[in-house]
Amino acid sequence: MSRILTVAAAQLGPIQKAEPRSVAVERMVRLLERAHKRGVELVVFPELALTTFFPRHYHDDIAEADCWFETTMPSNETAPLFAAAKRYGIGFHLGYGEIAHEADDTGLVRQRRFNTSILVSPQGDILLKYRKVHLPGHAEYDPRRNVQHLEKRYFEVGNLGFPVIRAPMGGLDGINMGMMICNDRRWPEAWRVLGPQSVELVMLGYNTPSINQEAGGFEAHHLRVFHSHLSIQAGAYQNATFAVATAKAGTEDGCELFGHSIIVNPQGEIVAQATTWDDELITADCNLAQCELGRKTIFAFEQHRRPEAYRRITDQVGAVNPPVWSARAGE
Ligand code: CDV
Repeated sequence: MSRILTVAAAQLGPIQKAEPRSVAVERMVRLLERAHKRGVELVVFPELALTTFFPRHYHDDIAEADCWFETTMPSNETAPLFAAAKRYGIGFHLGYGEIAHEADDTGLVRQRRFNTSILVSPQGDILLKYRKVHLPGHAEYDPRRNVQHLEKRYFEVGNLGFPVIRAPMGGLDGINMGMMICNDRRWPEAWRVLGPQSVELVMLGYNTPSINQEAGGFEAHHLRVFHSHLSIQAGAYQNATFAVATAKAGTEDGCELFGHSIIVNPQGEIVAQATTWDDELITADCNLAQCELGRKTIFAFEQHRRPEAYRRITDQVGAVNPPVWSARAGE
């Protein structure tokens, strides 16, 4: 039996450093309006969707970066987004910088900063929150780089795991929905934590520069989009799930973000793809019943997974060298 949800990736063109949140929110409201006209039931906005990708900007005093973060959600500035979603009966996914006042591992309540995304129901309820686990970049100013990537300076590692929630969306009683953020998509571990929770739809936003700024070696430009799509298509296929991957695109503060937002089905096929570097809505009718084929056959986890052989994945972080073969060892 078909279970169809109409989804959209609402790609955003660049948001410049000087642009206030109200401008970004206004653009997102327009995208929601367009989504409504196309019969969309769930819209996915990018990572850090309310501002420029601020981790490229260095603040000596970290407190100065607080201006990029939200302390409440919704806030006065984001309320129009929640109101529009309610008006149109659309659920949405939003990425933003979050300041939380909560206990850390030692029990100390303090101000904490996360790279966060939320899933919001058409009624305005926050159904699920996720905090980015894989933070790329560096914590200190790096003079070798043309563009900084200071996620390790501004964010703590997410402390919510990779959660999945079953909730009504659109005309469906229950859909298993999960999230990851940008760099997470390159890690099979992130997908594999969502898969065994029977995820049917993974939402993810990203800000990925067209050029590798790591100064660690040459990476051909055309491979940047390929690696992003490869990771998302493989993750969706290997976990029998749909994925909606939404980019920020275009030249932001002089730095080019490659866009190429996609919607992927559980066979790993791209079913919709953005073709501009602007605000752009791409949509797909996702029949969630398509998740069952993979789940019942090649990726029937309960029959085929062998966790006892995977222990190295959780016991070890970096790579070790293998034992060196020697002719004498076998004697
Ligand atoms: N925002 C990101 O996480 N961006 C990284 C870049 C820096 C490689 C990404 O994986 O796309």
